[in-house]
Amino acid sequence: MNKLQHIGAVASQFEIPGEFLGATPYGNGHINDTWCVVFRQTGVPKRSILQRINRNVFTNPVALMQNIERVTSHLAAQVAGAPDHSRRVLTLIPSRDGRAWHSDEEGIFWRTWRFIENARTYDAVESTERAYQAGRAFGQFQKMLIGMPAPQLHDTIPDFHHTPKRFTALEAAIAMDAAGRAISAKPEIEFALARKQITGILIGADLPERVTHNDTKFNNVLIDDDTGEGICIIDLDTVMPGLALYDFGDMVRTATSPASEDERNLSKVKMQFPMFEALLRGYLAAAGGFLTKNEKQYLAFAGKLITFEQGIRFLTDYLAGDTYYKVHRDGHNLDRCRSQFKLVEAIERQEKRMEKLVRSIEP
Ligand code: ADP
Ligand code: GN1
Ligand code: MG
Repeated sequence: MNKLQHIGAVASQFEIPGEFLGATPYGNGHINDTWCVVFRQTGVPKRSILQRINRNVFTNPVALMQNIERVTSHLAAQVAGAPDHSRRVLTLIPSRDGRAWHSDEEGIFWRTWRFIENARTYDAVESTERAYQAGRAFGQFQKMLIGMPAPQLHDTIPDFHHTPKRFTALEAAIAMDAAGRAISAKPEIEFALARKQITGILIGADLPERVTHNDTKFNNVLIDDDTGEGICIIDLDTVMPGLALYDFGDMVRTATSPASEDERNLSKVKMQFPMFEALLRGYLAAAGGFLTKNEKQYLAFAGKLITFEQGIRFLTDYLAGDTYYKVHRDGHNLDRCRSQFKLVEAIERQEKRMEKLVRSIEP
């Protein structure tokens, strides 16, 4: 069986009617693998999304899928009655044995989603309108999950955004120098070590735990092709208890710079203030009503912290020999780290102004 036939065989384990026509790799995530699979249904080609879950990263895929089932059912109930409601929330396609996933003979977990047509994701932000839409969509997502009934979601990756623990992991990777690369990352290591004191600020700020997305990259919002609305939040693997500010911080990281995450020309990496303003206004339009005063005062800081955290995560993986994130070239994780740290510097320069803007929007 070749690769394509294998994907077809896996897709056929799900309740997708019709005949398998083909599959293409889709998206550019760093952890899972995604395909767009096409089946002929009543004479018409119909797309679905098929994903293979990375078992090294997600060690308890059943808990992960239970979280996703609960979250998507809750969101579906929230958007019921809204125009175009079926495009506003992800819908799992069940497997032929009635589960939300299919596990194959090798213990690999697969799942499929109904394809949301007439919308797409973007890797980089190109307009303030899109930044606004992303901010609003993630804010709305958090808001809809406030009333989610108990029990708490599973903590599928404990301490995912615990920045001090991420920092300790970096220190360990420096000490170990498993791939002999520390010498080639001296400036980045110094940059990181010089900022240790910021790592504990959010953890120590007594902020409320909420249900959060935890991977609010700009390319995890589907933008409607016709209306430009941020119509659906995707990539729900890390939805679990967290701080609202982790989500806002990751939006700042991914939706204020025109450059991609692995940009090597660092002069292109910038924190564009108008993008920050649009993102903030969009986010507060949806989340302003439930955020506490304490949360609001850390919004700008969260952008810096989560960008720093992501930089140290890439640096840690570079030093460990690229064991976590997919890499597509030599030094890829170091390139990613450098662009994150460049953005941290850009935020540092504008942090006061960003904070002032946040205060000016407060009611
Ligand atoms: P990753 O974790 O690898 O980023 P995502 O869940 O974000 O995986 O999916 C990868 C890409 O697939 C997305 O950027 C988006 O373009 C597309 N995608 C995912 N789910 C859907 C869906 N239900 N409908 C249409 N496109 C989707
Ligand atoms: C990973 O695979 P992807 O792109 O959805 C990572 C996120 C990082 C992101 C950086 C489970 O997400 O935490 O922010 O890469 N996901 C996990 O681009 O570690
Ligand atoms: Mg994604």
